[in-house]
Amino acid sequence: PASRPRLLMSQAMTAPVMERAERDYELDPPPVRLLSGEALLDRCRQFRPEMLMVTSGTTVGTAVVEGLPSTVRLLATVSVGFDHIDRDALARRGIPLCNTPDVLTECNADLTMLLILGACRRAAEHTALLRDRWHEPMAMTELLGIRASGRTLGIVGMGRIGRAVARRARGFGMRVLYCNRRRLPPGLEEGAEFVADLRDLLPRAQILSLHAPGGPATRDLIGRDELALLPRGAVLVNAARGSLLDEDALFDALDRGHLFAAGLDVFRNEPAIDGRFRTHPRVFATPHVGSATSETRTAMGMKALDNIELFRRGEPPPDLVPPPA
Ligand code: 8YV
Repeated sequence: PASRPRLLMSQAMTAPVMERAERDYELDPPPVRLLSGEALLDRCRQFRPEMLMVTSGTTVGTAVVEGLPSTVRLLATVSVGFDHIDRDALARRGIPLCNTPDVLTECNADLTMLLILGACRRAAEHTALLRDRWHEPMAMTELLGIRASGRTLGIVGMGRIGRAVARRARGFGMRVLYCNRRRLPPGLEEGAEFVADLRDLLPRAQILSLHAPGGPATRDLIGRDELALLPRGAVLVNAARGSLLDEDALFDALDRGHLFAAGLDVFRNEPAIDGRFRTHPRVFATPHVGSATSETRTAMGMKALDNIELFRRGEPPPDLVPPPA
């Protein structure tokens, strides 16, 4: 029909999402990888979309928001996080924002467990050994990891994902502590113990896993002082946002042997990350793939389209991100 609204995506989604989008919208063929900055603005100015769909890889800063054509009525981010978006600038232009919570919770928690296990068990070093030099039996004392089950896990940020990690951790026989802006009602605590002050949680956390949102309020939440408070031999895991962690302080703690290992899916300045992450033996790292399963990436794209559809019908999209206070 002639009235199909124009939708611009900063990058292509999975096949089922693309099929639905092509059926219901006039679509500017999106690139496979990423459109951002001036290139994104150029496409927007030429195509004049009504709906704009981005991922967390596309920074939608002040200049991008201010440069958007007047046709844009809604911004949908295919992510739960929205720290890549200048919400003040969006609010000034009256453009609402929606995200895709819930559908990626379980996969992000699964990946967190992979990072915990990979870091504790030195999975990166073992894989490398098998590839390069496993031609003679290993020594009984070679490349020994530490036991993950039964350890004490500290969760920083007990939202949907933090709670899903707590549920899994209990299956591993872990004692779980959590720190959050406020204590959760007992029914939502997943058997974890609330510790009000991060400084009281850190000395008890043999494994520390970060699940707080990114943005200025949580920048460097874990820095030199916080790492020093962890017990010697602790493991640090981050599948949330790179901005939460002071990376230089992390490498110092690893090199001094204060930390046993780190399991990381997120970094500052992705994908141009600090080169040490690519080679450090005690870093078990993945390239920001917490939501990267067929099921979840399709569910995220579908959720974004659901929100866009409701918005077009004049109904409130369920996943509106409230404008900043
Ligand atoms: C995505 C994410 O990998 O949900 C988030 O906040 O960072 C991820 O799910 C991302 O949107 C793809 O770039």
